[in-house]
Amino acid sequence: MTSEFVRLEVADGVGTIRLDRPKAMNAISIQVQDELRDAAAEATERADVRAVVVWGGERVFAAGNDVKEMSTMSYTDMVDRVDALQGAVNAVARIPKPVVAAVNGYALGGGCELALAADVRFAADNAVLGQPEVLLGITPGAGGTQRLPRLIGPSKAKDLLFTGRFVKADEALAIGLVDRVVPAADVYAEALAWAAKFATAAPYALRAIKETVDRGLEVDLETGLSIERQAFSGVFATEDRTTGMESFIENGPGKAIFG
Ligand code: CO8
Repeated sequence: MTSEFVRLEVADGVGTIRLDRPKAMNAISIQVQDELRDAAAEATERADVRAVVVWGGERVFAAGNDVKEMSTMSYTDMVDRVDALQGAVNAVARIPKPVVAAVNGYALGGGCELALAADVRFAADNAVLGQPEVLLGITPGAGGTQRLPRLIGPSKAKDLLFTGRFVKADEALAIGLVDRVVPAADVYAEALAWAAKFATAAPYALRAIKETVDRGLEVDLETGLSIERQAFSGVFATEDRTTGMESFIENGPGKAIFG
């Protein structure tokens, strides 16, 4: 497996999916898409990864799909590629563990869509987000037309998608596109600290909560509540439940260490 531009770095229960293609502002070429999908699969499979940070380094998160590469692709090229292209970002969205995007600098187009695939987004005060695809005469292709309106509402999403305008960190926070804004030098450390909370947290309960929230957002309330009932019953079969409740009774709340 090649991993020239995307690697999974694991320490203390947290996996960092690190984009590292600085000469092209971390542009998400076909190779980057494939490496991203592989890193997400590794983060999903590894038991020593309990939470994930997605980070592009101190200068840029990702300036979108690789426009130079895309400019040579025909309609049929894209028909052949589009599942894998979107699948790379979907693979991050489907990591069954808490995922935080740490955004320094630009998160544009596919870069913004990658941030949208995380559960929460922390932005540096120098972050700039946006979906400028329309300015290239194309649409978003990795969830921007779907995850963005679900996150910030259809009107705000359409404003960003129709105009392609860039949003600075303070506006991104105000419209709910990011969850926290911190000094640029601190954003990765803040994201790591958030993810580290889950290094000894209940993995099966977290997995069930994430799946229930994400699936619940796609269905009507009754179906969502039914999914919740199944999840709730299901966790009673897990070691997490035994560990958590025994620890509460013996030591009080919030002290359980989950294996
Ligand atoms: N693709 C390829 N190369 C890029 C990209 C990109 N998206 N962004 C920047 N680069 C390259 C530049 O061409 C330049 O290369 P070189 O030094 O060889 O000329 C280098 O990175 C530095 O860029 P700039 O000189 O432009 O740096 P600036 O600081 O002046 O500007 C910007 C930075 C604002 C980020 C500017 O480069 C820009 O607007 N980039 C394009 C942003 C964009 O339109 N993104 C959307 C792309 S379309 C898309 O993402 C569709 C999503 C489909 C799904 C994705 C699935 C993963």
